[in-house]
Amino acid sequence: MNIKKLMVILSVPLVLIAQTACIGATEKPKLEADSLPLGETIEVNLDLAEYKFIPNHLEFELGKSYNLKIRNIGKVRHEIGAPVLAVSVLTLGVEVINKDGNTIVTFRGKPAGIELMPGQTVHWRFIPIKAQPKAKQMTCDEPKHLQHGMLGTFIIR
Ligand SMILES: [Cu+2]
Repeated sequence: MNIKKLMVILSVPLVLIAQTACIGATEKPKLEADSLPLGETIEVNLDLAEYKFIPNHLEFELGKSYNLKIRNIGKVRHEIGAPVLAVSVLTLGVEVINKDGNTIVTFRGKPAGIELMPGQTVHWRFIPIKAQPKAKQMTCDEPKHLQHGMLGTFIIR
């Protein structure tokens, strides 16, 4: 075996070792909300229709990870307005999903109100960080919907 071939054979594992060491050295802990070690996500369904929230009461627990799947199953535009919920949770993301099931937009921040056209779905992923042991309201703020009884409650314990 000539010396050039030997060098090539020896250098391959060295390159691999060097790359592995590099990856290990540059890996930093991620601190973004998306990468928090959350454990299992609990899916909660909330449907909006004329003129009600289904179910009309939701319960969450502090520190658990939730995906609140909100669907407008009605024939007109509806809204979930829950400003107290918005400030009592750490929102990881709000995804708007089209009729084909594809995410069309994701945003971060506190969604005090979310409007949905008929057939639309929103996934609101959050972790409750503030207890709300007394029932707080969530309402539909479309004109006259609240007067028609479109009102629900939630607690965080
Ligand atoms: Cu409504």
